[in-house]
Amino acid sequence: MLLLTSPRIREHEITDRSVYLDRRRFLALGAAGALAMAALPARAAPLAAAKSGFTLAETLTTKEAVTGYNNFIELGNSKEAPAQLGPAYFRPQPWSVSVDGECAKPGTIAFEDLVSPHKLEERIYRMRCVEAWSMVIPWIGIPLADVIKRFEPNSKAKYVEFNTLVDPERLPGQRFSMYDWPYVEALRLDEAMNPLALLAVGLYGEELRPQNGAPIRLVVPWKYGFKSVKSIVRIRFTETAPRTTWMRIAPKEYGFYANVNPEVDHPRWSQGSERRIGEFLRRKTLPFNGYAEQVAGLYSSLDLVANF
Ligand SMILES: Nc1nc2c(c(=O)[nH]1)N[C@H]1C(S)=C(S)[C@@H](COP(=O)(O)O)O[C@H]1N2
Ligand SMILES: [Mo]
Repeated sequence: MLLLTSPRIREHEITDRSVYLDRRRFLALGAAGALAMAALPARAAPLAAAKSGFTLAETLTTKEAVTGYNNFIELGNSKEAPAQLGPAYFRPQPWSVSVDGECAKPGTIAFEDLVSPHKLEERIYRMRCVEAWSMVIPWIGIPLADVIKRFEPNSKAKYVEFNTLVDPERLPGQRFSMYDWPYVEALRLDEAMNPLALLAVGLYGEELRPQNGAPIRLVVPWKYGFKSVKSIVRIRFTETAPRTTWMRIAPKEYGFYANVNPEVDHPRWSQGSERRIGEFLRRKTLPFNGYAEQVAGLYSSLDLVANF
């Protein structure tokens, strides 16, 4: 497919070459993996959701691109690896999420019990990766704020941290890489309570596939994509700012806020424009990815200087 081979998008540009994992290396893991890969399920289970007011008058990125061109380093460092390896290795059931830290109702909750009290809604959001490409994705999910309220964060809780599963059997990228797993991301609590912040469990009318962060992942559309942590197993409320994965890997390149900002370039990628996957002409990048009206009030000018 043209978009997957475009020279404008270099693979593994987000991470160091030394940790780059190719498909052949994964296949070397064993015949079981190769067999599983040959028997990829062709589609994901359907998931019904009510339409919502969160929509856009922009063309949706195709389902093929949304589910075939991914960043999920635990499933490999190319854009194609997560869609190839995810369905073969990553079974996201059974699943539970543990909640701890500064809250009145900590505990471990089964995925089904986490989601079922809420009404699923479809929300069409832009997604902007720091690598300067973007998509428009019809997510299905539940408002993060409604989930957070159930755990009753206390007055000390200023941040909320999310961790991805650690399981090198199911996320084979964790077997090779020198990173310190889990993948950690976090929001300030007031950011997390913003109505735009979503916990997604599906997209395009189907349950999330492994490559998109099954069974539950964060979606914060006004921030660069790396904040939208996949396959969440832990939610933790903290008083001080958590150290996130990308801040640990490359502190000079990634900061805590990571709000989409065309004025502040990443050291390796200019952020003034972007390539919408499926389009040829570049688009101008919008402040807060086009969501300034909803979220600019969360930030003082001081926060914005520390954007990256
Ligand atoms: N656990 C985990 N979450 C992750 C990533 C990752 O490598 N590991 N990549 C991030 C990046 S850089 C982006 S752009 C988005 C991509 O989401 P998508 O593949 O569903 O479009 O997921 C984010 N969440
Ligand atoms: Mo990204």
